[in-house]
Amino acid sequence: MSEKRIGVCNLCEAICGLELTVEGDRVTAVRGNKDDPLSRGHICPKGVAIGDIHADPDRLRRPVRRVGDTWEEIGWDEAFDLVADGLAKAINDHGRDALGIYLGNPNVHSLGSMTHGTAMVKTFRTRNKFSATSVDQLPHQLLAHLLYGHQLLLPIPDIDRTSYFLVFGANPMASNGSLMTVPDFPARLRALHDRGGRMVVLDPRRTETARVADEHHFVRPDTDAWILLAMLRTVLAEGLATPPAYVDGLPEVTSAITAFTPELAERASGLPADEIRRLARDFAAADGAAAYGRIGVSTTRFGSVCQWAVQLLNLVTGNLDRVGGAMFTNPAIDAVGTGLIGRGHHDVWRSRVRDLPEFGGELPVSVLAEEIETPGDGQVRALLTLAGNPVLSTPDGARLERAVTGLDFLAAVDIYVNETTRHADVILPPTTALERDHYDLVFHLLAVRNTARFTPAVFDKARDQRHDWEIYREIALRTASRLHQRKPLARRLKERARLTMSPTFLIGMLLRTGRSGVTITDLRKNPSGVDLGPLQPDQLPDRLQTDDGRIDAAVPLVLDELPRLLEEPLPATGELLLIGRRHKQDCNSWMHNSERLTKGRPRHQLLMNGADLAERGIADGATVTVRSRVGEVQVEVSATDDVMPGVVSLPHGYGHQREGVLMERAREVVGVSINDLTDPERLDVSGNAALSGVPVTVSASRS
Ligand SMILES: Nc1nc2c(c(=O)[nH]1)N[C@H]1C(S)=C(S)[C@@H](COP(=O)(O)OP(=O)(O)OC[C@H]3O[C@@H](n4cnc5c(=O)[nH]c(N)nc54)[C@H](O)[C@@H]3O)O[C@H]1N2
Ligand SMILES: Nc1nc2c(c(=O)[nH]1)N[C@H]1C(S)=C(S)[C@@H](COP(=O)(O)OP(=O)(O)OC[C@H]3O[C@@H](n4cnc5c(=O)[nH]c(N)nc54)[C@H](O)[C@@H]3O)O[C@H]1N2
Ligand code: SF4
Ligand SMILES: [Mo]
Repeated sequence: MSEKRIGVCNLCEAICGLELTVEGDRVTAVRGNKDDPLSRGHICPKGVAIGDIHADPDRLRRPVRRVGDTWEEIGWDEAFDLVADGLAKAINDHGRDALGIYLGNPNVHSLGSMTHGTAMVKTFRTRNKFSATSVDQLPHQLLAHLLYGHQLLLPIPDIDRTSYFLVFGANPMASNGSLMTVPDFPARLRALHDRGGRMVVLDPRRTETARVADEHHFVRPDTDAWILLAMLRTVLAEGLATPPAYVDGLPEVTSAITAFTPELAERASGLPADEIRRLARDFAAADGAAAYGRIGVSTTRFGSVCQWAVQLLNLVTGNLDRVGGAMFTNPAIDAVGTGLIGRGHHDVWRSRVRDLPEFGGELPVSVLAEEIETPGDGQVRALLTLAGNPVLSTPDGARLERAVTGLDFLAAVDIYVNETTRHADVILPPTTALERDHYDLVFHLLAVRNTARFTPAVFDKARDQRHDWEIYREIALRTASRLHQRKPLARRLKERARLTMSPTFLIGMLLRTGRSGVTITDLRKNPSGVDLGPLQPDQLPDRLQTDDGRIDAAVPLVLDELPRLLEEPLPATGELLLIGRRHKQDCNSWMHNSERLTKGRPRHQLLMNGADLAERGIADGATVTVRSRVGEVQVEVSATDDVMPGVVSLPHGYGHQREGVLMERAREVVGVSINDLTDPERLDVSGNAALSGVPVTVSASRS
């Protein structure tokens, strides 16, 4: 007997509503939920594959401990004790910074991780906390903190009403949007075109998004900072600025960027100076325009300058907080306004070895390997990875992999034995998306429309499964009880109370304190979601969380970067720069165990311009050796005009053919890890890894 159930996809930031057909414990069909007010029926190949995770025989359902080279299933009680023993020993023997923690991407896609994972991590009070943030959106958070006073007070492009969408380094046709929850990007783009709007894309690759843009411009990787500053300069110098009254510091900005002419930007980026001027004028003249820069510019050496300039372009042209511009959301649970997520802080402490500043309590993950390898006080001795795979996801993953094998203890909360967790002593697997209740605390905050939705678990969990929040609660409480240095009783009780309430109970409470009037009962009655309408303009300056309630555009951290940028040698001809890419059917470093996502044409190849191949006498389809400062890989090359000359592209999240990875299909997926080439020394001032624009050489491999 089959039944229809409403579910939600948590595999990317688009948070699509799903309509599942289930038979017993099996998903037999998945469709987009047409009644969902945000996703309106949209679904992509990964959403269709969500049942594959549920059914995957390789997915861990019970805890495992390592015995030599094999894994042994153990009971939960024993597993929790083992983890608590391992973590407490490191802390008791070497101090609390001896515990390192890496939080991976899926944490933000799980309610239980958001409520209890963060609470657990806080109880450890280690300075060695890392996450995917510093290989992704750290510049966005830092600039939101510095300009608007809160790390997640992020303006979202009003895609449904804008008339000019200016995109730097994002490929929403494949990624489905990021820091812009925009399910059904293709339909929203068609609507933009139908009302006469334009989309302009700057990208070193002619991507799926570039193909459907009104204009696509090739830019050399790692040079957007010059272009953005030149655009800003043009707007300010030509009197096109119409900044709001609550902005300070524009005279300082104007003088700080005088040297960044369009001509200089042309020499750096390859984009003609006149085009840069025209883009700036078009942007300023548009009736509702939104500039947007995503991971392609965040993960460059000047990612923070780029994100600052993107914000300023919107701001000085009067497009911030305006219909059709970049706008603030009003979610039913406002994690920003209520302080549920902190405002962020910068440089309160620094990393031990390289002396790099923390942001929001996290250190750049690019320092993780050296913090494990370097002896001394504060050395990381035990590591806990939570829904992460840093061996494939962070720069010089090969070195990190060697480093983790030298740890005293490695524990993971993960559903697979992946390239990182294969080195763990214990793995604790939580339930997955279809087995747990969901309310999105993060992505409603970043969505192009205000909606709210609560999705009860599609399947009951089995008796011997645990939710992630239950796992986090147990690890926190059992570790705390083993510490020699006990915390004050009041603090222990507070932590215990916080960890004991279920996420669903917390959501009910948080909704009651919100201003939307939406209750958990309303959401249970409307499982497809409740529409709260389009984004609202004119919320500034009231929503600002800066100390003086104003925006200071002259951010010292950014202005101090400008002389360094000016001194940068311009790119040499003949140099090859490596960039990444995402495919519709890929999901960061996992999901390659799904047959329906991996069959068909392989996608792992190095893309390279035909002219660059010819120059090196390499044939299309040959196996090549790609070398960077840190490593080398051998991979098949594919000739294409879609990448500009001087650029090569590899997707990230590949490289599964390693001993002991317990994902049968994934291990057969050909491809190498791009992060065996990326360099932990290449960093933005925020500490974000500069994964894009890595200098490499490519040569024919000897067979
Ligand atoms: N060169 C290069 N590197 C990149 C990027 C790039 O563009 N180029 N992108 C970066 C970005 S943006 C990100 S976000 C990171 C992502 O990198 P990571 O943070 O390492 O995250 P994932 O690769 O998504 O790996 C997620 C892990 O969580 C597990 N998992 C899945 N669902 C659950 C769950 O519900 N609970 C638990 N406990 N575990 C689960 C999976 O088995 C998998 O092992 O990679 C970054 N690395
Ligand atoms: N299918 C799929 N969807 C995903 C993910 C996935 O793995 N697969 N991951 C999710 C995650 S964690 C994230 S963070 C988002 C990311 O979402 P997006 O930011 O849209 O990510 P990408 O598709 O990697 O797009 C980055 C673009 O930047 C370009 N680029 C690289 N270097 C430069 C540069 O120097 N300048 C400019 N202008 N462009 C550059 C690349 O060619 C690429 O087209 O996607 C999410 N959605
Ligand atoms: S776009 Fe695809 S992966 Fe993203 S939420 Fe929707 S169905 Fe899931
Ligand atoms: Mo990401």
